[in-house]
Amino acid sequence: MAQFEEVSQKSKLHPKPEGLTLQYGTAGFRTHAKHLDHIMFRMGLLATLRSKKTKSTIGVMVTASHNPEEDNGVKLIDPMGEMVTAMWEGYATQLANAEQDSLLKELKDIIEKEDIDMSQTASVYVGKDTRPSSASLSQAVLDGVSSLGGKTHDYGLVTTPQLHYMVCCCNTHGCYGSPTVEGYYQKLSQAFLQLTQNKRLLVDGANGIGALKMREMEPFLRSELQLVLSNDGSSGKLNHMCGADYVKVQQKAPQGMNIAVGERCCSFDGDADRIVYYYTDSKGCFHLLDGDKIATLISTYLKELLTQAGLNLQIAVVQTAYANGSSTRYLEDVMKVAVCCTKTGVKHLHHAAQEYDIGVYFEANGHGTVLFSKAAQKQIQELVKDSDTNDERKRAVKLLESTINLINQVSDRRVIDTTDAERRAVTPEGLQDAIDSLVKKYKSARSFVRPSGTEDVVRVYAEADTQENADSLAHEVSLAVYRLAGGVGDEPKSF
Ligand code: G16
Repeated sequence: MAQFEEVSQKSKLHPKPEGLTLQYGTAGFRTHAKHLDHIMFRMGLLATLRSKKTKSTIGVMVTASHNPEEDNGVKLIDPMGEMVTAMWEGYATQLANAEQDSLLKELKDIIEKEDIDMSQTASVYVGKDTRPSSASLSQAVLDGVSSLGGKTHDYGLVTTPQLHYMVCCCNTHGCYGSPTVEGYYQKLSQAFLQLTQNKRLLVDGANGIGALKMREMEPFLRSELQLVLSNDGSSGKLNHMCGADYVKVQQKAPQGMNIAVGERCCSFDGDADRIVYYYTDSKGCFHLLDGDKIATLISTYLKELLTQAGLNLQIAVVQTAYANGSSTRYLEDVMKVAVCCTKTGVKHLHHAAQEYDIGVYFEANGHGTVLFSKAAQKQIQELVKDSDTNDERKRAVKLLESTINLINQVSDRRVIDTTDAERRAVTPEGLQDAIDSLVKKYKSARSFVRPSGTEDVVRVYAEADTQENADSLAHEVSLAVYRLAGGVGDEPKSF
Protein backbone atom coordinates (compact mmCIF):
# COMPACT_ATOMS: atom_id res chain seq x y z
CA MET A 1 0.00 0.00 0.00
CA ALA A 2 1.21 3.50 -0.89
CA GLN A 3 0.56 4.62 2.69
CA PHE A 4 3.01 2.13 4.15
CA GLU A 5 5.48 2.76 1.35
CA GLU A 6 5.82 6.35 2.53
CA VAL A 7 6.33 5.22 6.15
CA SER A 8 8.98 2.83 4.95
CA GLN A 9 10.82 5.52 2.97
CA LYS A 10 10.56 8.27 5.59
CA SER A 11 11.55 5.99 8.47
CA LYS A 12 14.93 5.53 6.81
CA LEU A 13 15.53 9.22 7.48
CA HIS A 14 14.93 8.53 11.19
CA PRO A 15 16.73 5.21 11.63
CA LYS A 16 16.76 3.31 14.88
CA PRO A 17 20.25 2.51 16.20
CA GLU A 18 20.42 -1.29 16.19
CA GLY A 19 19.99 -2.90 19.57
CA LEU A 20 18.89 0.29 21.37
CA THR A 21 15.85 -0.36 23.55
CA LEU A 22 14.01 2.24 25.59
CA GLN A 23 11.21 1.85 28.12
CA TYR A 24 8.11 4.00 28.33
CA GLY A 25 8.65 5.77 31.66
CA THR A 26 6.46 7.62 34.13
CA ALA A 27 5.50 10.23 31.54
CA GLY A 28 6.69 8.77 28.21
CA PHE A 29 10.14 8.14 26.72
CA ARG A 30 12.90 10.21 28.22
CA THR A 31 16.67 10.03 27.77
CA HIS A 32 19.59 11.90 26.20
CA ALA A 33 18.28 13.77 23.14
CA LYS A 34 20.76 12.06 20.81
CA HIS A 35 18.89 8.73 21.15
CA LEU A 36 15.44 10.06 20.36
CA ASP A 37 15.07 10.91 16.66
CA HIS A 38 13.58 7.51 15.67
CA ILE A 39 11.39 7.53 18.80
CA MET A 40 9.87 10.86 17.80
CA PHE A 41 9.14 9.70 14.24
CA ARG A 42 7.51 6.56 15.59
CA MET A 43 5.47 8.45 18.19
CA GLY A 44 4.19 10.55 15.28
CA LEU A 45 3.04 7.27 13.69
CA LEU A 46 1.48 6.08 16.92
CA ALA A 47 -0.34 9.36 17.57
CA THR A 48 -1.79 9.13 14.05
CA LEU A 49 -3.10 5.62 14.75
CA ARG A 50 -4.50 6.75 18.09
CA SER A 51 -6.22 9.66 16.34
CA LYS A 52 -7.78 7.34 13.73
CA LYS A 53 -8.87 4.94 16.44
CA THR A 54 -10.47 7.59 18.67
CA LYS A 55 -11.65 9.75 15.74
CA SER A 56 -10.22 12.68 17.71
CA THR A 57 -7.21 14.97 17.83
CA ILE A 58 -4.19 13.67 19.77
CA GLY A 59 -1.33 15.74 21.23
CA VAL A 60 2.41 15.11 21.19
CA MET A 61 4.61 17.26 23.44
CA VAL A 62 8.37 17.20 22.95
CA THR A 63 9.94 17.85 26.35
CA ALA A 64 12.02 16.28 29.10
CA SER A 65 10.38 18.47 31.71
CA HIS A 66 12.55 18.77 34.86
CA ASN A 67 15.43 16.72 33.40
CA PRO A 68 18.70 18.41 32.33
CA GLU A 69 18.79 20.42 29.12
CA GLU A 70 20.69 17.68 27.25
CA ASP A 71 17.81 15.22 27.68
CA ASN A 72 14.58 15.20 25.80
CA GLY A 73 11.40 13.17 25.75
CA VAL A 74 7.86 12.84 24.54
CA LYS A 75 4.45 12.99 26.23
CA LEU A 76 1.37 11.72 24.37
CA ILE A 77 -1.94 13.42 25.08
CA ASP A 78 -5.29 11.63 24.71
CA PRO A 79 -8.50 13.26 23.39
CA MET A 80 -9.72 14.86 26.62
CA GLY A 81 -6.25 16.10 27.53
CA GLU A 82 -5.35 12.99 29.54
CA MET A 83 -2.29 10.78 29.22
CA VAL A 84 -2.62 7.73 26.91
CA THR A 85 -3.88 4.43 28.37
CA ALA A 86 -1.60 1.65 29.64
CA MET A 87 -2.48 -0.49 26.58
CA TRP A 88 -1.23 2.24 24.25
CA GLU A 89 1.89 2.76 26.37
CA GLY A 90 2.59 -0.89 25.52
CA TYR A 91 2.15 -0.18 21.80
CA ALA A 92 4.46 2.82 22.15
CA THR A 93 7.18 0.53 23.55
CA GLN A 94 6.52 -2.07 20.84
CA LEU A 95 6.92 0.52 18.08
CA ALA A 96 9.84 2.33 19.70
CA ASN A 97 11.92 -0.82 20.03
CA ALA A 98 11.14 -2.49 16.68
CA GLU A 99 14.31 -2.89 14.62
CA GLN A 100 14.27 -0.96 11.35
CA ASP A 101 13.24 -3.91 9.15
CA SER A 102 10.33 -4.93 11.38
CA LEU A 103 8.80 -1.48 11.90
CA LEU A 104 6.02 -2.01 9.33
CA LYS A 105 5.21 -5.44 10.73
CA GLU A 106 4.76 -3.98 14.24
CA LEU A 107 2.76 -1.06 12.91
CA LYS A 108 0.38 -3.43 11.09
CA ASP A 109 0.16 -5.59 14.20
CA ILE A 110 -1.17 -2.63 16.22
CA ILE A 111 -3.58 -1.67 13.42
CA GLU A 112 -4.92 -5.23 13.42
CA LYS A 113 -5.15 -5.59 17.22
CA GLU A 114 -7.00 -2.30 17.54
CA ASP A 115 -9.03 -2.87 14.37
CA ILE A 116 -8.14 0.61 13.08
CA ASP A 117 -9.91 1.92 10.01
CA MET A 118 -7.02 3.36 8.03
CA SER A 119 -9.34 5.38 5.78
CA GLN A 120 -10.30 7.48 8.82
CA THR A 121 -8.72 10.98 8.87
CA ALA A 122 -6.20 11.80 11.62
CA SER A 123 -5.20 15.01 13.37
CA VAL A 124 -2.22 15.53 15.67
CA TYR A 125 -1.27 18.69 17.61
CA VAL A 126 2.44 19.08 18.32
CA GLY A 127 4.22 21.30 20.85
CA LYS A 128 7.76 21.65 22.13
CA ASP A 129 9.77 23.15 24.98
CA THR A 130 12.83 25.42 24.67
CA ARG A 131 15.55 22.73 24.62
CA PRO A 132 17.92 23.16 21.64
CA SER A 133 17.11 19.57 20.54
CA SER A 134 13.34 20.13 20.58
CA ALA A 135 13.19 21.79 17.13
CA SER A 136 14.51 18.82 15.14
CA LEU A 137 12.80 16.26 17.37
CA SER A 138 9.40 17.86 16.91
CA GLN A 139 10.06 17.89 13.16
CA ALA A 140 10.59 14.12 13.40
CA VAL A 141 7.14 13.81 15.05
CA LEU A 142 5.58 15.89 12.25
CA ASP A 143 7.30 13.64 9.65
CA GLY A 144 5.87 10.55 11.33
CA VAL A 145 2.34 11.94 11.26
CA SER A 146 2.47 13.11 7.66
CA SER A 147 4.00 9.83 6.42
CA LEU A 148 0.78 8.11 7.56
CA GLY A 149 -1.36 10.82 5.96
CA GLY A 150 -2.32 12.57 9.22
CA LYS A 151 -2.92 16.32 9.50
CA THR A 152 -0.74 18.29 11.89
CA HIS A 153 -0.98 21.57 13.74
CA ASP A 154 2.41 22.65 14.99
CA TYR A 155 1.92 24.92 18.02
CA GLY A 156 5.67 25.44 18.32
CA LEU A 157 6.83 26.62 21.75
CA VAL A 158 4.10 25.92 24.32
CA THR A 159 3.91 24.61 27.86
CA THR A 160 2.62 21.08 28.41
CA PRO A 161 -0.62 22.34 30.06
CA GLN A 162 -1.20 24.61 27.04
CA LEU A 163 -1.00 21.68 24.64
CA HIS A 164 -3.35 19.64 26.87
CA TYR A 165 -5.75 22.59 26.74
CA MET A 166 -5.59 22.84 22.89
CA VAL A 167 -6.33 19.13 22.49
CA CYS A 168 -9.27 19.30 24.88
CA CYS A 169 -10.71 22.44 23.19
CA CYS A 170 -10.48 20.83 19.77
CA ASN A 171 -12.17 17.60 20.83
CA THR A 172 -14.98 19.42 22.66
CA HIS A 173 -15.51 21.59 19.55
CA GLY A 174 -14.69 24.76 21.44
CA CYS A 175 -16.88 24.04 24.51
CA TYR A 176 -13.82 23.96 26.75
CA GLY A 177 -12.43 27.15 25.19
CA SER A 178 -10.84 28.46 22.03
CA PRO A 179 -7.88 26.28 20.90
CA THR A 180 -5.38 29.13 20.68
CA VAL A 181 -2.71 30.39 23.04
CA GLU A 182 -4.69 33.62 23.33
CA GLY A 183 -7.86 31.66 24.19
CA TYR A 184 -5.89 29.95 26.94
CA TYR A 185 -4.66 33.23 28.44
CA GLN A 186 -8.12 34.76 28.26
CA LYS A 187 -9.87 31.86 29.95
CA LEU A 188 -7.36 31.49 32.76
CA SER A 189 -6.73 35.17 33.43
CA GLN A 190 -10.44 36.04 33.58
CA ALA A 191 -11.07 33.30 36.14
CA PHE A 192 -7.94 34.24 38.07
CA LEU A 193 -8.96 37.88 38.30
CA GLN A 194 -12.35 36.87 39.72
CA LEU A 195 -10.58 35.04 42.53
CA THR A 196 -7.77 37.40 43.52
CA GLN A 197 -6.89 41.08 43.83
CA ASN A 198 -3.74 43.20 43.91
CA LYS A 199 -1.04 40.64 44.36
CA ARG A 200 2.65 40.50 43.63
CA LEU A 201 4.33 37.23 42.71
CA LEU A 202 7.97 36.36 42.10
CA VAL A 203 8.17 33.73 39.37
CA ASP A 204 11.14 31.46 38.65
CA GLY A 205 10.74 30.47 34.99
CA ALA A 206 13.40 27.69 35.22
CA ASN A 207 15.03 29.31 32.14
CA GLY A 208 12.40 27.55 30.06
CA ILE A 209 9.06 27.74 28.30
CA GLY A 210 7.16 28.76 31.45
CA ALA A 211 9.07 32.06 31.49
CA LEU A 212 8.21 32.84 27.86
CA LYS A 213 4.54 32.02 28.34
CA MET A 214 4.27 33.94 31.61
CA ARG A 215 5.51 37.06 29.80
CA GLU A 216 2.89 36.53 27.09
CA MET A 217 0.16 36.11 29.69
CA GLU A 218 1.12 39.22 31.68
CA PRO A 219 -1.00 41.72 29.66
CA PHE A 220 -4.09 39.56 30.19
CA LEU A 221 -3.75 40.03 33.95
CA ARG A 222 -4.28 43.78 33.50
CA SER A 223 -1.65 44.73 36.11
CA GLU A 224 -3.76 43.15 38.83
CA LEU A 225 -1.05 40.60 39.39
CA GLN A 226 2.38 42.15 39.44
CA LEU A 227 4.83 39.56 38.12
CA VAL A 228 8.55 39.67 38.83
CA LEU A 229 10.17 37.11 36.58
CA SER A 230 13.58 35.57 37.19
CA ASN A 231 15.41 32.79 35.35
CA ASP A 232 13.59 33.95 32.24
CA GLY A 233 15.91 32.15 29.82
CA SER A 234 17.82 35.27 28.75
CA SER A 235 20.92 33.68 30.29
CA GLY A 236 21.46 30.50 32.30
CA LYS A 237 20.66 26.90 31.50
CA LEU A 238 17.28 25.17 31.64
CA ASN A 239 16.55 23.72 35.12
CA HIS A 240 20.12 24.44 36.23
CA MET A 241 20.06 25.68 39.86
CA CYS A 242 16.48 26.78 39.34
CA GLY A 243 13.04 25.35 38.65
CA ALA A 244 10.49 23.44 40.74
CA ASP A 245 12.55 20.26 41.15
CA TYR A 246 15.64 22.17 42.30
CA VAL A 247 13.68 24.19 44.85
CA LYS A 248 11.84 21.13 46.17
CA VAL A 249 14.92 18.91 46.43
CA GLN A 250 17.30 21.58 47.76
CA GLN A 251 14.66 23.25 49.95
CA LYS A 252 15.99 26.64 48.98
CA ALA A 253 15.23 29.50 46.62
CA PRO A 254 16.58 29.24 43.07
CA GLN A 255 19.65 31.12 41.98
CA GLY A 256 18.92 34.57 40.61
CA MET A 257 15.89 35.35 42.78
CA ASN A 258 16.07 37.95 45.55
CA ILE A 259 13.34 37.31 48.07
CA ALA A 260 12.23 39.82 50.69
CA VAL A 261 10.60 38.53 53.90
CA GLY A 262 7.08 37.23 53.30
CA GLU A 263 7.13 37.67 49.52
CA ARG A 264 5.15 35.13 47.52
CA CYS A 265 7.36 33.14 45.16
CA CYS A 266 6.86 30.19 42.83
CA SER A 267 8.87 27.99 40.48
CA PHE A 268 7.89 26.15 37.30
CA ASP A 269 9.68 23.15 35.81
CA GLY A 270 11.03 22.79 32.26
CA ASP A 271 7.63 22.35 30.57
CA ALA A 272 5.66 24.33 33.18
CA ASP A 273 3.40 21.53 34.35
CA ARG A 274 4.72 21.62 37.91
CA ILE A 275 4.57 24.51 40.34
CA VAL A 276 5.76 24.94 43.92
CA TYR A 277 5.40 28.05 46.09
CA TYR A 278 7.67 29.37 48.83
CA TYR A 279 8.55 32.31 51.06
CA THR A 280 11.05 33.20 53.75
CA ASP A 281 9.95 34.30 57.22
CA SER A 282 11.34 37.12 59.37
CA LYS A 283 14.04 34.78 60.75
CA GLY A 284 15.22 34.03 57.22
CA CYS A 285 13.75 30.52 57.35
CA PHE A 286 12.72 29.06 54.00
CA HIS A 287 9.17 27.65 53.77
CA LEU A 288 8.11 25.45 50.86
CA LEU A 289 4.48 25.02 49.86
CA ASP A 290 4.79 21.82 47.87
CA GLY A 291 2.05 19.73 46.26
CA ASP A 292 0.89 18.37 49.65
CA LYS A 293 0.41 21.88 50.98
CA ILE A 294 -1.23 23.09 47.77
CA ALA A 295 -3.72 20.19 47.85
CA THR A 296 -4.50 20.91 51.52
CA LEU A 297 -5.05 24.63 50.90
CA ILE A 298 -7.19 24.02 47.81
CA SER A 299 -9.37 21.41 49.48
CA THR A 300 -9.82 23.65 52.55
CA TYR A 301 -10.88 26.52 50.28
CA LEU A 302 -13.26 24.36 48.25
CA LYS A 303 -14.80 22.84 51.36
CA GLU A 304 -15.56 26.32 52.71
CA LEU A 305 -17.17 27.36 49.42
CA LEU A 306 -19.26 24.17 49.29
CA THR A 307 -20.56 24.84 52.79
CA GLN A 308 -21.41 28.46 51.94
CA ALA A 309 -23.08 27.36 48.71
CA GLY A 310 -25.03 24.63 50.53
CA LEU A 311 -23.78 22.01 48.12
CA ASN A 312 -23.33 18.42 49.19
CA LEU A 313 -20.46 17.24 46.99
CA GLN A 314 -17.80 14.74 48.00
CA ILE A 315 -14.21 16.03 47.92
CA ALA A 316 -11.29 13.63 47.91
CA VAL A 317 -7.56 14.22 47.77
CA VAL A 318 -5.35 11.84 45.78
CA GLN A 319 -1.71 11.57 46.84
CA THR A 320 1.29 9.35 46.16
CA ALA A 321 3.66 7.61 48.54
CA TYR A 322 5.75 10.83 48.59
CA ALA A 323 3.01 12.70 50.45
CA ASN A 324 4.18 13.66 53.90
CA GLY A 325 2.42 11.50 56.51
CA SER A 326 1.29 14.53 58.51
CA SER A 327 -0.48 16.02 55.47
CA THR A 328 -2.43 12.76 55.05
CA ARG A 329 -3.36 12.73 58.74
CA TYR A 330 -4.43 16.38 58.65
CA LEU A 331 -6.64 15.85 55.61
CA GLU A 332 -8.28 12.73 57.04
CA ASP A 333 -8.57 13.67 60.71
CA VAL A 334 -9.03 17.43 60.72
CA MET A 335 -10.45 18.22 57.29
CA LYS A 336 -12.49 14.99 57.16
CA VAL A 337 -11.63 14.62 53.49
CA ALA A 338 -11.24 11.20 51.86
CA VAL A 339 -7.63 10.51 50.88
CA CYS A 340 -6.41 7.83 48.50
CA CYS A 341 -2.93 6.87 47.38
CA THR A 342 -1.77 5.83 43.90
CA LYS A 343 1.49 5.05 42.17
CA THR A 344 3.66 8.00 41.07
CA GLY A 345 2.63 9.47 37.72
CA VAL A 346 -0.04 12.01 36.89
CA LYS A 347 -1.84 9.37 34.81
CA HIS A 348 -2.49 7.28 37.95
CA LEU A 349 -3.61 10.18 40.14
CA HIS A 350 -5.85 11.58 37.41
CA HIS A 351 -7.82 8.36 37.03
CA ALA A 352 -8.30 8.02 40.79
CA ALA A 353 -9.48 11.65 41.06
CA GLN A 354 -12.15 11.02 38.41
CA GLU A 355 -13.97 8.76 40.87
CA TYR A 356 -15.20 11.69 43.02
CA ASP A 357 -17.48 14.74 42.67
CA ILE A 358 -14.38 16.85 43.25
CA GLY A 359 -11.00 15.13 43.05
CA VAL A 360 -8.02 17.22 44.18
CA TYR A 361 -4.78 15.58 43.14
CA PHE A 362 -1.25 16.73 43.69
CA GLU A 363 2.10 15.01 43.76
CA ALA A 364 4.46 16.45 46.35
CA ASN A 365 6.66 17.61 43.44
CA GLY A 366 4.00 20.10 42.31
CA HIS A 367 2.11 18.27 39.57
CA GLY A 368 -1.60 18.45 39.98
CA THR A 369 -5.01 19.87 39.40
CA VAL A 370 -8.62 19.56 40.54
CA LEU A 371 -11.26 17.59 38.64
CA PHE A 372 -14.94 18.45 38.92
CA SER A 373 -17.25 15.67 37.70
CA LYS A 374 -19.80 16.56 35.02
CA ALA A 375 -22.59 16.21 37.62
CA ALA A 376 -20.81 18.54 40.06
CA GLN A 377 -20.27 21.15 37.33
CA LYS A 378 -23.95 20.94 36.41
CA GLN A 379 -25.08 21.50 40.01
CA ILE A 380 -22.79 24.53 40.35
CA GLN A 381 -23.93 26.05 37.06
CA GLU A 382 -27.61 25.55 37.92
CA LEU A 383 -27.16 27.35 41.23
CA VAL A 384 -25.42 30.27 39.50
CA LYS A 385 -28.45 30.67 37.25
CA ASP A 386 -31.09 30.08 39.94
CA SER A 387 -32.71 33.42 40.84
CA ASP A 388 -33.77 32.09 44.28
CA THR A 389 -30.16 31.67 45.38
CA ASN A 390 -29.36 34.25 48.07
CA ASP A 391 -26.38 36.61 47.83
CA GLU A 392 -24.00 34.67 50.06
CA ARG A 393 -24.70 31.39 48.27
CA LYS A 394 -24.43 33.09 44.89
CA ARG A 395 -21.04 34.57 45.79
CA ALA A 396 -19.76 31.11 46.83
CA VAL A 397 -21.06 29.30 43.72
CA LYS A 398 -19.63 32.00 41.46
CA LEU A 399 -16.24 31.51 43.11
CA LEU A 400 -16.61 27.77 42.57
CA GLU A 401 -17.43 28.43 38.92
CA SER A 402 -14.31 30.61 38.55
CA THR A 403 -12.25 27.88 40.20
CA ILE A 404 -13.44 25.39 37.58
CA ASN A 405 -12.40 27.80 34.82
CA LEU A 406 -9.07 28.65 36.41
CA ILE A 407 -8.08 25.04 36.76
CA ASN A 408 -6.87 23.56 33.52
CA GLN A 409 -8.46 20.11 34.03
CA VAL A 410 -7.09 17.86 31.83
CA SER A 411 -4.96 15.48 33.08
CA ASP A 412 19.79 -1.07 36.30
CA ARG A 413 17.11 0.64 38.81
CA ARG A 414 14.60 -1.92 37.55
CA VAL A 415 15.88 -4.62 39.89
CA ILE A 416 13.66 -2.84 42.34
CA ASP A 417 10.05 -3.88 41.90
CA THR A 418 7.36 -2.41 44.10
CA THR A 419 3.80 -2.98 45.27
CA ASP A 420 1.13 -1.20 47.37
CA ALA A 421 1.15 2.06 45.38
CA GLU A 422 4.97 1.75 45.27
CA ARG A 423 5.25 1.93 49.06
CA ARG A 424 6.84 -1.52 49.47
CA ALA A 425 9.70 -3.15 47.57
CA VAL A 426 9.09 -6.76 46.46
CA THR A 427 12.58 -7.23 44.98
CA PRO A 428 15.49 -7.48 45.59
CA GLU A 429 14.98 -9.93 48.41
CA GLY A 430 15.63 -8.54 51.87
CA LEU A 431 15.44 -4.86 50.90
CA GLN A 432 11.97 -4.23 52.32
CA ASP A 433 12.87 -6.06 55.57
CA ALA A 434 15.94 -3.87 55.87
CA ILE A 435 13.88 -0.71 55.34
CA ASP A 436 11.26 -1.87 57.87
CA SER A 437 13.85 -2.39 60.57
CA LEU A 438 15.53 0.97 59.87
CA VAL A 439 12.18 2.77 60.06
CA LYS A 440 11.53 1.20 63.49
CA LYS A 441 14.57 3.00 64.91
CA TYR A 442 12.96 6.43 64.44
CA LYS A 443 9.87 8.18 65.73
CA SER A 444 6.96 8.96 63.34
CA ALA A 445 9.04 7.56 60.52
CA ARG A 446 8.23 6.33 57.01
CA SER A 447 10.50 5.38 54.17
CA PHE A 448 10.23 3.73 50.76
CA VAL A 449 12.26 3.33 47.58
CA ARG A 450 11.25 3.11 43.92
CA PRO A 451 12.94 3.26 40.53
CA SER A 452 12.37 6.62 38.83
CA GLY A 453 10.47 6.47 35.55
CA THR A 454 12.10 9.63 34.19
CA GLU A 455 15.72 9.48 35.34
CA ASP A 456 18.28 6.72 35.75
CA VAL A 457 18.11 6.79 39.55
CA VAL A 458 16.48 5.04 42.49
CA ARG A 459 14.43 7.51 44.54
CA VAL A 460 14.65 7.22 48.33
CA TYR A 461 11.97 8.84 50.46
CA ALA A 462 12.22 9.26 54.24
CA GLU A 463 10.32 11.17 56.88
CA ALA A 464 10.75 11.29 60.66
CA ASP A 465 10.08 13.52 63.67
CA THR A 466 13.06 15.82 63.04
CA GLN A 467 15.04 16.92 59.97
CA GLU A 468 18.14 15.27 61.44
CA ASN A 469 16.37 11.94 61.89
CA ALA A 470 14.81 12.09 58.42
CA ASP A 471 18.26 12.75 56.89
CA SER A 472 19.81 9.96 58.88
CA LEU A 473 17.05 7.49 57.94
CA ALA A 474 17.36 8.50 54.27
CA HIS A 475 21.09 7.85 54.44
CA GLU A 476 20.67 4.44 56.07
CA VAL A 477 18.02 3.40 53.54
CA SER A 478 20.25 4.62 50.68
CA LEU A 479 23.03 2.40 52.02
CA ALA A 480 20.65 -0.57 52.13
CA VAL A 481 19.69 0.09 48.49
CA TYR A 482 23.34 0.43 47.53
CA ARG A 483 24.26 -2.88 49.18
CA LEU A 484 21.21 -4.98 48.36
CA ALA A 485 20.28 -3.64 44.91
CA GLY A 486 23.78 -3.51 43.42
CA GLY A 487 24.67 0.19 43.74
CA VAL A 488 27.33 1.63 41.45
CA GLY A 489 30.12 4.10 42.25
CA ASP A 490 30.88 5.26 45.79
CA GLU A 491 28.68 4.43 48.77
CA PRO A 492 26.06 7.11 49.45
CA LYS A 493 27.37 9.76 51.84
CA SER A 494 25.41 11.15 54.77
CA PHE A 495 23.56 14.44 54.15
C1 G16 B 1 6.76 13.10 35.41
C2 G16 B 1 5.37 12.62 35.78
C3 G16 B 1 5.10 12.90 37.24
C4 G16 B 1 6.21 12.29 38.11
C5 G16 B 1 7.58 12.73 37.62
C6 G16 B 1 8.72 12.04 38.32
O1 G16 B 1 6.83 14.48 35.62
O2 G16 B 1 4.40 13.28 34.97
O3 G16 B 1 3.83 12.38 37.55
O4 G16 B 1 6.05 12.67 39.43
O5 G16 B 1 7.71 12.45 36.23
O6 G16 B 1 8.64 10.66 38.08
P1 G16 B 1 9.75 9.62 38.57
O7 G16 B 1 9.80 9.75 40.07
O8 G16 B 1 9.24 8.29 38.10
O9 G16 B 1 11.05 10.04 37.94
P2 G16 B 1 7.69 15.46 34.69
O10 G16 B 1 7.42 16.83 35.21
O11 G16 B 1 9.12 15.05 34.84
O12 G16 B 1 7.15 15.20 33.32
